[in-house]
This record gives sequence, structure tokens and C-alpha cells, in this order.
Amino acid sequence: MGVVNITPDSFSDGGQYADPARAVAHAHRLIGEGSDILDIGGESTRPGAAPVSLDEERRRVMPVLEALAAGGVPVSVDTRKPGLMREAIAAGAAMVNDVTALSAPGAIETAAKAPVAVCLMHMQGDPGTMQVNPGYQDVVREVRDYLAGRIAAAERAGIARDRIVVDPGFGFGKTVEHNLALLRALAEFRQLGVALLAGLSRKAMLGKLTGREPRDRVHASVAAALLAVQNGAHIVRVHDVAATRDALAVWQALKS
Ligand code: HH2
Repeated sequence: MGVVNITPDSFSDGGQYADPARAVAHAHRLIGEGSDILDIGGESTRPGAAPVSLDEERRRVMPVLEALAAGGVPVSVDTRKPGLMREAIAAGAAMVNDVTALSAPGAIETAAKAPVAVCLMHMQGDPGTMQVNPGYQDVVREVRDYLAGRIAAAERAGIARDRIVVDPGFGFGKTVEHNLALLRALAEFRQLGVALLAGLSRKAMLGKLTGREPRDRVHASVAAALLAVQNGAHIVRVHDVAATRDALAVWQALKS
């Protein structure tokens, strides 16, 4: 899954693709590099980020989504707002990727009405404050239990299991140790019986481990994506598609 952020303030590529034409060109580059899914977002959820209004998020996302939805690559909309989910689905989005696991009023019903895939992610707190003092008794168990509850809620609303993807939400209300524990135990999330997504690309955890700025975290991101796939992830959400593809090609060759 290649990331297309149409935001002025995303932590790793903010402002680079704020112009729709540049965002579409970037998406085509990611497709050329081998992206199987495009994840289009118009609101940064980095630690400390301020929320964006529906109007502003719609203004950022919809022109890009409309330009890409008719292409051969499935488009995911990265949003927590049911209003934008609705419009994106009508314009051809194949997936709703929600960092709040469809918990906003009306979100689950909106996704249930259409034949789209959903990604249910775990986050402790909200982006404004989530990194202030994240705490868990047992991070793996708590995140897994939360996701199990959200899968059950999605199923109750009529979303079939084969449409559901879960994501432990690396960096969303988690310390480096929490993230490492989740990565180490990722295979356990397969027991939930749905597809598993991991998003580690360029995240602060990799900065802490390497001392590098977001743009210089490509090698660390590739290592993290490879480890995630080795540990059971079906989908990796990445900024650097070509580099990740190369690493996965080596892994795949070894496996087969
Ligand atoms: N991470 C980010 C955004 N959306 N969605 C899922 N399912 N999983 C993730 O780990 C995830 C996500 C944050 O990364 P990015 O989009 O690069 O930054 P920003 O939120 O600053 O736009």
C-alpha cells in the first residue's frame, strides 16, 4: 500500500503533494514502483496534529481520489470522517482506512452500506496528545482485544470478515518499546482471522532507533516492512514502494 498524503503537515512528506496534480503524479509513480493499493489521506494524524474540517479534507482528497479511482489500482481513503467516507466510496474508493477503527457515529454504517474493504486501526487517545504518556499493562493483549471488539462491531453491522483488515497502529499512542512488542508479536494478530496491515514507514520509532530524520529513514523502513511481512502482515503501508518491493522480492524468492 503506497501512501499519498495531500497535506501541508504530514510528518514525513508534508507539503510535497499538496497540489492535486503533484499528488496524482506521485500516485502514478508509486503504481509504477509496484504499489497494489493507494492510500489517499488529507489529514495528518502525526503526534500533535490538529484536526482538519470536513470541508478542507474533502477539498484536498476528492480531486485526487477522483483522478485515481478509475485506474486499475484500488484506492483507499485514509479518513475518520463518515462524510468523506461516503463521498470517497461514491467516487470509487475500494477501501476505507480509519485510524479510529470506524468509531465515529455513522462510520461503521457508512462502510457497511458499500462493498468496500475496511481497515480498523488501534490508537490510544487522539493524535493531539497520544504520545504524551502512552501506557498499557500488556500492549499486545490490549491492542488485540480492542481489534477483536472492533471486528465484532463491524460484523454486527453487516461487514463480512473477508472485507476486514486490522492494524495495531504503530506509533499511535505507543512508545518505542510498545511498538517493538507489537512487531515481535505480530503473528498473534493473525489469530483474529482477518487480514493484517502494518504501517511503520518512516515513523518516529525508526528515528529513535537510527537517529535519522523522516526522509532518511528509507533503509530502516524497508527493514521494518520486511520484518512485518515475515511476522505475518498481509499489507504494508509504505512511502518507499520500490525499495520495499525489492526487499520483499528477495524474501519471496527465499520462501518459494
Ligand atoms: N499511519 C499513518 C496514517 N495512517 N493508517 C493505518 N492503517 N496505519 C498506519 O500505521 C497509519 C495510517 C501516519 O503516517 P503518514 O500518513 O505518513 O503521516 P501523517 O499522519 O502525518 O500524514
